[in-house]
Parts: sequence; structure tokens; C-alpha cells
Amino acid sequence: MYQPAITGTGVFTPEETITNDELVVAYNAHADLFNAEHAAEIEAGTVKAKPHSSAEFIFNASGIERRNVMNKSGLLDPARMYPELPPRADDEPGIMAEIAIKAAKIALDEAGLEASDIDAVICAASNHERAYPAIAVEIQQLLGTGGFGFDMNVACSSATFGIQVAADMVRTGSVRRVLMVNPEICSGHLEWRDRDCHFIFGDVATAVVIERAEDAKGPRFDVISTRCVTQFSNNIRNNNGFLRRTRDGGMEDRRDMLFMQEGRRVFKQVVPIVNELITSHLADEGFEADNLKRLWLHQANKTMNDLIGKKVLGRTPEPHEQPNILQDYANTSSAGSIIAFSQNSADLVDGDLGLICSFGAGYSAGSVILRRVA
Ligand code: CO8
Repeated sequence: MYQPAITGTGVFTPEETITNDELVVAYNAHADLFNAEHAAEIEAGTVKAKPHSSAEFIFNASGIERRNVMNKSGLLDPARMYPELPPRADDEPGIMAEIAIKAAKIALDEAGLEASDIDAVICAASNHERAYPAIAVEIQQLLGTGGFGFDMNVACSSATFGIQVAADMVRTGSVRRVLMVNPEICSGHLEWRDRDCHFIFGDVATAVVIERAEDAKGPRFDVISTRCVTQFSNNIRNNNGFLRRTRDGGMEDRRDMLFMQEGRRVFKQVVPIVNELITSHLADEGFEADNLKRLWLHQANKTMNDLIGKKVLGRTPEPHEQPNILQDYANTSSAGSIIAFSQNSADLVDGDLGLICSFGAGYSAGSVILRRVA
């Protein structure tokens, strides 16, 4: 058995940003258009008028201030309200592979590795732009890694589940070095015309290199232990899929073919699952919560993270103990906890313990205990 370690991480942040104010101006213009177009039905009570959104509500309910997106003009156009990403020919690099590679190059640089040193690529994300061939295999070819690649999807928990798979493969020796990437183009999956959720997501790509600790060329984070849990719930759901064309009317623009959630229920039900996961994981590995120097949590909602931190530590965490990146990136699904880790781990010192935890649709939750070495 070999000790697996994280030796590099990378974050690719799309250039275009949208503030809450910009988002609300576009949404409200869309709502006004909708209400004017459906004035007669609204008057007759057969269609509900769309009320305005509010930047103040968004910040207070979620902690989000802005988000990065791959295309801003399309989704801020009140008559369109979804991103405009031109189709690419089959012999051009796919958009998910392209952004994953940008993050991967940063992670490989940090680890001091060439792409050819990698012998497995995992593309772990909430959405994949096509059914096959796997995005990971395309990344393998474009980057020039060896071995094999495969895609996996555990929604917001994809990265921690991906780290578990990668760490287990390195531990047993079936591969020596894994590149695990999380290209999340959440803007393609969000209903920007729905006031309840139009502010939630942003786009980003993250990458993590996991290899044998003995191969590390610099400081590293040993993966001490991983744990994953799932529990079926319909409270975060998307009914899109390959059987869509088999249903009558299945090709229509149906609301349930995009991200849907019962936000309040998710909040209430997921917090105890995450608290139980982290607490029991630490206890089973012989650690106390107070041993943790840092918690890198999934970035969905600031109040939710504050509550989880408080439950796990038994006190209000200091800001540096539980960094949030949500205000700048919004919810970037599986990439959120990896951004938090990547941007807030360099100051830890030899022996420090930290924990990455993600949670989301499924429900699913993953916990990764890390120890900084040198
Ligand atoms: N502006 C003004 N008012 C609003 C707005 C708005 N934009 N939206 C809602 N309101 C109103 C509502 O109508 C409601 O009014 P009333 O009380 O009169 O009925 C009131 O404000 C309160 O609404 P909510 O109860 O919906 O508001 P909450 O306080 O619950 O906040 C949140 C909503 C922010 C969504 C919150 O519930 C939350 O964050 N919950 C946690 C959700 C979560 O963690 N989800 C994880 C999902 S992500 C994941 O797992 C990955 C899935 C796959 C990713 C796919 C990529 C796209």
C-alpha cells in the first residue's frame, strides 16, 4: 500500500463576472417583458405574474455577491436568459475539456509534473456536455497523459468522491498519479428565468493531482482518510436525460429539464447529514474536531456553512478556520470546496490537519481528511 497525497491544485476562473445588481436588472427586465406578454392571462388568473428579484435578498439569503460565467451577454439578455456558447465541430476540443485543461496545467505545474507523468484522468462533474466519448478521455488525449480516463457524476460531491476514487487507486498501486478535474459550467444548467434560483450558480474549473507521497516534489497534503455517503432525495433534481425524446412533448422547453430544488428542505436535511458525516469520520480516525486547522466546505450557502462549522467545532469558527469563496464565485457545484482548499491552504504548516467536505444532490456528501507535510 502507498500513502496518497495531493501535490497540486489548479483553478480556472472565466473572465466574465456578473454582480447581483447586474443579474437583478436583467431578471427584472425579463419579468416585465413576461408580465406584459401575459397581461391578459395574469388578469384572468391563469398565469402568475413574475415579481421582481432583489440583490439584497440574494446576498442575505445566500452570501453570494458575484459569479463568473463563460458567457454573460446571452444570459443577461432579457429576451433570452441562457448563455450563448457556439457549437463546436467534433474535431475541435470540447468546452469542458478546454477549461479543465486550463485548471489541470496549473495543478501539474504546482506538483512539478508533466502531463505524461499522469496515468489516470477522472473528470468528476455535475454535468457532462455529451454522453460519450468521456470528457476525461478527450482530456487525456489533448494533454498527452498516459493510462486511461473516465467520467463520473455525483453532483456537488463529485470532487470529494473523485478524490476518494483517486486516492484508493494510488493507495493500492493500480496507478501512480491521477489528475482529477471538475469543469463546472453551471450556467448551462440553471434556469435564469426562475427568481427562486437565478442567482445560485457560477462557472469554473478545478483540478487536483493525487500521487504517491513518496513521489512528491514539494509540500503536500497526505490523504489520511476519505468517506462518502449517499441518501436518495428528490429535493435537488434534473429530469433531463437520454430518454427525453421518447416522451410525448419531450423535446419541449420543460422547467424540470433544468436544475430544480426545494432550497429550504435541502438546507434543513443536508446540514445534519454533513455534521454526522464529519463528526463520525473524525472520531473513527481518532481525531477531535479541535485537531482541525481548517474546514474547506462545499460552497452553496453562507448560513449553511456557518451552521455546519458551528455544529462540527462546537463553537463559532474563526473566518480563517472555515474560509468561504462563495461571495466571489457563487455555487460552483463540485468545484467549490476545491477552490476554497486551493486558495486557502498554502499557509498551513507541517502536521496541520484539515478537512474538505462537499454535499449536494443525491443527497451525497464526501469528507476528506488531509495532513500537511513539510
Ligand atoms: N428576490 C426576492 N425575493 C425572493 C427571491 C429573489 N430572487 N427568491 C425568492 N424570494 C422570496 C420567496 O418568494 C419567498 O417569499 P415568501 O416568504 O413570501 O414565500 C422568500 O423570498 C423566501 O424564499 P426561500 O424560502 O426560497 O428562500 P431561502 O431563505 O430558503 O433561500 C436559498 C433560498 C438561497 C436557495 C436557500 O434555501 C439555500 O441556499 N438552500 C440550500 C440549497 C443547497 O445547498 N443546494 C445545493 C444545491 S447544489 C447541488 O447539489 C448541485 C446540484 C447540481 C448542480 C447543477 C449545476 C447548475
